[in-house]
Amino acid sequence: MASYFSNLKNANAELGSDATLIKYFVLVSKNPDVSTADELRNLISTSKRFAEAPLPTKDLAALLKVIKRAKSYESAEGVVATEQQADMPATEVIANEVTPEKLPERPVSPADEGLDTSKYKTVELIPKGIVANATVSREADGIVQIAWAEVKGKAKVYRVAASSDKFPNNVMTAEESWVTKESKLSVGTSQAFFRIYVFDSEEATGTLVAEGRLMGEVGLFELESYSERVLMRWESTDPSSKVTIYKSDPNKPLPARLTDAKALRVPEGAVRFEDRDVVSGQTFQYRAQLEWVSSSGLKISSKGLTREVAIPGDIPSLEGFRVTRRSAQEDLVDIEYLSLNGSPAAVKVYQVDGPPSETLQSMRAVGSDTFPIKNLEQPEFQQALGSEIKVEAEIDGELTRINSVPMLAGEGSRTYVAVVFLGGSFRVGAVQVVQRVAAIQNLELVDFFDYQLLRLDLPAGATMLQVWEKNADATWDSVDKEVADRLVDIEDEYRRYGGVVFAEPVPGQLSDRHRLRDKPKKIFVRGISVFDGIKHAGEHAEYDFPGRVEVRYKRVSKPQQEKEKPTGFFGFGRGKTQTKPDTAIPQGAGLQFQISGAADSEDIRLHLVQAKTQDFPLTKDGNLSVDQLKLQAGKYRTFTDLLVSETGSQTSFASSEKPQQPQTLKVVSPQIGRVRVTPFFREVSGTPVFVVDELMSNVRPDAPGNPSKRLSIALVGAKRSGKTTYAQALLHYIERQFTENFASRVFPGEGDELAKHKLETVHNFVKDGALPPGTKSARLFSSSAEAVELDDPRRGAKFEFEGAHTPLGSIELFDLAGEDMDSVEDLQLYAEQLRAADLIIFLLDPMQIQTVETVAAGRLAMPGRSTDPFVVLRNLEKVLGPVEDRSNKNQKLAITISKFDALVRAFESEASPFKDALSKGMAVTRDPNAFTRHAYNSYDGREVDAEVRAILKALGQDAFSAIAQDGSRFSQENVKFFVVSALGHDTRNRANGISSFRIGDPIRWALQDQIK
Ligand SMILES: Nc1nc2c(ncn2[C@@H]2O[C@H](COP(=O)(O)OP(=O)(O)OP(=O)(O)O)[C@@H](O)[C@H]2O)c(=O)[nH]1
Ligand SMILES: [Mg+2]
Repeated sequence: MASYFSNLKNANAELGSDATLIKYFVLVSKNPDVSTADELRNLISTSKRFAEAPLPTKDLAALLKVIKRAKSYESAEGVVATEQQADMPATEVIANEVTPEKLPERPVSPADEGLDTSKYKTVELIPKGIVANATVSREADGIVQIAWAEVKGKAKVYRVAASSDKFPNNVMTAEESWVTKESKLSVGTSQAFFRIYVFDSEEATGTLVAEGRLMGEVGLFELESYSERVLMRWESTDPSSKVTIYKSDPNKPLPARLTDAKALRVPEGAVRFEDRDVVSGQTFQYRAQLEWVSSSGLKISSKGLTREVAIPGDIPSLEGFRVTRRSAQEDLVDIEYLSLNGSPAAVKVYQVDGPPSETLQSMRAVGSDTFPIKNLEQPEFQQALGSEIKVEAEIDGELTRINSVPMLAGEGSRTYVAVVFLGGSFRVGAVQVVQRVAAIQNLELVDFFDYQLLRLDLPAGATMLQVWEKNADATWDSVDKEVADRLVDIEDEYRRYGGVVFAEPVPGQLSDRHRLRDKPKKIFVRGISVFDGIKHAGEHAEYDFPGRVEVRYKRVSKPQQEKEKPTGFFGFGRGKTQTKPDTAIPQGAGLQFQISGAADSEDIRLHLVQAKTQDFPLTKDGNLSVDQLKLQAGKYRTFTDLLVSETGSQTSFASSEKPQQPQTLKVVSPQIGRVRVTPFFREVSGTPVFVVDELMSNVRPDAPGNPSKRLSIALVGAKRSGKTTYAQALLHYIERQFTENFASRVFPGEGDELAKHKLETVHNFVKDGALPPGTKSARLFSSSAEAVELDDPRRGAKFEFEGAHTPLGSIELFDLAGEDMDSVEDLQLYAEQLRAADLIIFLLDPMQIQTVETVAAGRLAMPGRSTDPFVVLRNLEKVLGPVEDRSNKNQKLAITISKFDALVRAFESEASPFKDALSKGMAVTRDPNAFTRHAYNSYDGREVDAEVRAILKALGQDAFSAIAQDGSRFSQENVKFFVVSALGHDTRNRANGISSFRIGDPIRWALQDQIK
């Protein structure tokens, strides 16, 4: 019959061998009536042995299960076995007092078959020989492994006696014991101290041969370091072992073999200690480990916990840290700082690429000023500091110098960081930045008359440009380098306009800028970068602005009678029926001229060209013969009439001031065609001559604010005509100029992912010239009824405007795929969008016109031919259907020459038959809308329209004009011609940003509806 004790053990083994329960089995086995949770809790809490360690709930539950199972064995046997008298008080049960008569029969692994445990009980009290060390360890599964040296001789039996808190003195007083023939044992037990006795035979007296124990560990070892002491505290899981604390030599790790000499004298049983044998700036390693000496004298130690501390001190501050670049040409710096004489602290200087990182900035910040040295191993710190400068420092009196330090290769700035180290800590002593700002190259001034744009290769490393505008004879030496006339923020201003802009500010805006006028100037520019108030400048560049001759003209009616009101500039009398062309010279009227310019003394010669028709007389072909008009510059400082007098069929102009040799211009009839005044020479003494129509600048503003206006815009045009580029440039312009002029803001429409994406990519487009890829064909998406995917070209991007003066509330932009323009079927995919559009911007790529291609060959990058633009326009017409059937009666068509910058360059080519066609001052060479609050300048619009039609005609593309005039295909008033340049220059130097030209004109025109 198995005892209750062994039943408990068997039940435990069956239920999964919970080693922590075993220690209760002796107690429980003596109290076989205990079967409920309360009884069990009561039993254990009243036992002396467990008085200090109440049974944890989970163990309680597990123990109850084991009891239940053990009892089930008993009931199966039909007998209740009790090892003890029922009257034995439970409280007296302590483990080493009473041992069950029978020993556990089923340990985990001993080969005990056939061994009667009761025959191996008696042992010698004093060991006979050397007691060896048994190795004891607890495996991950909780099983304890005990192994000892085999005792030689014939068949031996070992008895392993175990107790929880000290070595058992004999087998009988052990809390548990096992017999085995092997020299090892695996048991599930909670005991820690093991003694192994060997028996030569049954009933012999056993001899102690080995002992061993399970070691606990140091569970916690905390150190706090102060400038003169280190406080430490530890906890051990093993009260029977001694905690020993070792300390390394200063600034060294602990040796692999720890000797007593390295141990601190910590009083027995202490759990804290204060070590005062330390000095600021030193580092130490401490280790706390458990040690126990076996009866054989062998020392067993636990792994222990090792900690490192640095003894802090006040890290001195570093003064006078200066890093100076040898010269703008040399990539060497000289470093100096005030020596830290008498301080144990050390200084190291680091060099890192670029401006100070955010990490470095926060390392400098007050409040986080010292860091443990081991932080330097972290990549974040390493990146912030860069590499240590290895050039040797020289102490020179008060100063420490590190001379001729090579700068890290490459462009841009370098950050130098002086780090002060003391006592295992460091702090960032000082930071200096040496900005390597590149020299400015390739200056070019583009003069749009209404404003100028100074474009240059943005110097690497610069964040700002300093600009000085001085008299033509000024030299760099005479310039006050401290105070620039203008400071241009590259991100904010240069990128916004694509250059340093010389323009009058929009009314109401504070700005120190203005446009350049007739006087020659010398402009100095250099890139700078400022860090910590210190300015780093690159080499400057100079630009000679030659000034310009400005000839302004305006048409006036000849005052027939003294009293006649000087109303209505010709062609602008409101409410009058216009029988004569807008810009013809009226009978009995004249032109007024005003001249200002650097070349005062020279006569200015002008051409007067008159067209036979309403067309703008772009070239001489087909126009009336012209004469020259010689004007003495000095005489026309204010507007002066040149009267038209008619002699028969001839009209002559004469100055009312009667110049010595009045010039006569023969005009066949004043009634016909437009007049164009062009300079006879493009330049007078190297100064460009602008002949400008004064009216354009003085036109009344149209289109007041209208936040409810919604505009749906479709971009149409052959492949590679520039639609997507235009869309991007337009967004940039809207976001950073247009809205600014109207004190408003633009946002992507609510939940409009495409709009959001477009606004996000605009930045890169402007900065790096990153162009979106060719637009995908709608055919790829046509299976889905609705444009859901972001790159479906039928999907519109909606932008919303906010602001009291905004001339519109929202724009929806459709960027069509050029690929889909070739056939009506494909274009039909966009029928819905096209019919609903308020404005169709038809982009006509001049580079795709044969004539232009020929003259520009070799000079400009050609996009490669695609569909004839006229075919595209006809396809569009078919998709829109007959005019009378169109639902959107106000739909406008802006026929727009794209890439106008390229066209101008092509025209300027020596080989070009249109070399003189575009004279300075023509509407298409100006951009009066850029810096105004006028939504639209209708006079300018009309001029551009006429000039563009003349250009197209010259290029053999007269068919476009015909479409506009026909009326049956597009209603006449709703078609207008435009020019636009999205990039402002060819694509070679994109990194310098874009400078769009007349980019918003079609939209401004579409807004004009408001005032009707
Ligand atoms: N010089 C100059 N080139 C331009 C301008 N706008 C666009 N381009 C060039 O024209 C090419 C075509 O531009 P895209 O905007 O992709 O043309 P697209 O009409 O959208 O083409 P698809 O999407 O294929 O229909 C690009 O290589 C641009 O660099 C401009 O204002 N000036
Ligand atoms: Mg595209």
